[in-house]
Amino acid sequence: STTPIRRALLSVSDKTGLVELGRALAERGVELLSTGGSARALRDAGLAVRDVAEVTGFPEMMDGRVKTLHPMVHGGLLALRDDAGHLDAMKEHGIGAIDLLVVNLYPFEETVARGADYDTCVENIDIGGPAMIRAAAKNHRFVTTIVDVEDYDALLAEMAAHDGATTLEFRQGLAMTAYARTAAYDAAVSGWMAGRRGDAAPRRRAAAGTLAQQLRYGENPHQRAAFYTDGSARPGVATARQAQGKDLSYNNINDTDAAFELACEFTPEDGPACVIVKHANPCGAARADTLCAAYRAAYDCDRTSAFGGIVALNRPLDAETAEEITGIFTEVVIAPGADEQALSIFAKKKNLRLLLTDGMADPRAAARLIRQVSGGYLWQDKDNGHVGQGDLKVVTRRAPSEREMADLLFAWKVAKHVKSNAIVYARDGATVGVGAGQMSRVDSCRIAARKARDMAETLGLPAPLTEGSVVASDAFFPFADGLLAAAEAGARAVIQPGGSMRDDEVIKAADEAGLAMVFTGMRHFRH
Ligand code: 93A
Repeated sequence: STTPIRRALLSVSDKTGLVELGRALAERGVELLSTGGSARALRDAGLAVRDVAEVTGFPEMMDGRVKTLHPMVHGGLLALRDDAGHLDAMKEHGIGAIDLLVVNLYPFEETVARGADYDTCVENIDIGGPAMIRAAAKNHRFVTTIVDVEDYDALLAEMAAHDGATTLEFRQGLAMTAYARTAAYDAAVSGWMAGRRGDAAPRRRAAAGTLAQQLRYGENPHQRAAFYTDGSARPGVATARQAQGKDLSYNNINDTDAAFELACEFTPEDGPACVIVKHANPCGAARADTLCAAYRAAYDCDRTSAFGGIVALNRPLDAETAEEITGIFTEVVIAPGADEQALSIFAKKKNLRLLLTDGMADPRAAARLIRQVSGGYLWQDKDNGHVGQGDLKVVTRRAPSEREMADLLFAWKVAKHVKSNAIVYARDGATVGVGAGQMSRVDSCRIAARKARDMAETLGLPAPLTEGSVVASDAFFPFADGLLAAAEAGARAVIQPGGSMRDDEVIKAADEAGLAMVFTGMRHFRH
């Protein structure tokens, strides 16, 4: 059933579009009620507006903490218009019905994001706003609730279509949005406190997000899907702007995230770096003197898999690299920026998506990860672990050479971003074989070596690039077999966490094969 809107309460922190909305409502003869700043903005625009303080008979007090928390407001929102008792109560207390509530909350999330001090964050926890939103949404049989500026146009269109009224279906949809907003808001407050206190596992934990993009489908075409953002300002797939190409798919977003997060491991000191990801695993990563050389080296790790892959760069896309990338079919390129020439080269490839992040993310910054399982979710800190050369323990008779050491640290960074069991062979700052996602470590060693042999054939090389390479293993070798398989493939140095019951056996095998091996003391499982 449609319900006419005669009286509206507008109380917004973000005043975007407020005056236009107020004017459109006033033109329809809607009476406007409003709080301090919102009322001022409306009045300044020449609109007739009644202060909530006048309606409640109480001034806004305690620095605005108490302005709308009053029966004159909540009665007007909650009263059932078809209940004799409710109507009597309204009459007895002089409560006027409020048919439309327009609220957007104190910017708590933004206040936290800009690094405000504790008290400022607390002061930005909106109480009256969520109370009104929840009341109005509960009474959606009669009341229309707007919590997003983006919904103003839809409201006006709805009213235009129904002679100044809204339909129940419309109000119900807005109520659903309203409760998601208050849930997300409280989740942000609780999450902020958990972060401040360092509480790893509070008794209750809330997570919520805001729709960023409706996706055509999920991992497969028969699955519905959407992309939600959590308000983090971290450069990455969620905050990037898309310079060209069609919308990202579910798998694109997941893979682009994997690619960019690995690219972020390569800091300016590492020089230009490129990562190519396929199915959330790197199929090539390299750093070199130029971005283009890094791309070529990453591509040469596994040209077959790179087809239709996702490319991430750690510095702005230049013309030379853009030209090279357009040589093969690529789904997405993500980079901190792009120069004019590169943009015009990409513009010719209409389907190629380009995401610009305006910066790289700090791989050591703390963050939290959630993974869903049936009946709940797993929560953990993001793996922001890092090892430098000083953290490594040489366990073999031979220590790695300087060149091997550089490659070991490179391979270790990549292995952190490969699904376990992860084995990464690297040489001269580039991966030359990646073994991912196997249930046994020795299989990952062998698969990576076989792929390197295949590439040698493709490239017409006399020997696979694993010959004289180094190898990284994301977790310890439980037995010597994996290490021996790597030695057989031509690896000369090994980086791994250590800590196996059979470390002695593995070290002995390394010594016998003349390998240098270092322990990181840190594991990088990724499942
Ligand atoms: O401090 S509050 O929690 N107490 C209230 O009673 C209250 N009523 C509305 N914050 C309250 N609001 C919020 O004020 C609204 O959610 C909105 O974000 C803001 C609008 O204030 P103004 O119109 O003065 O700019």
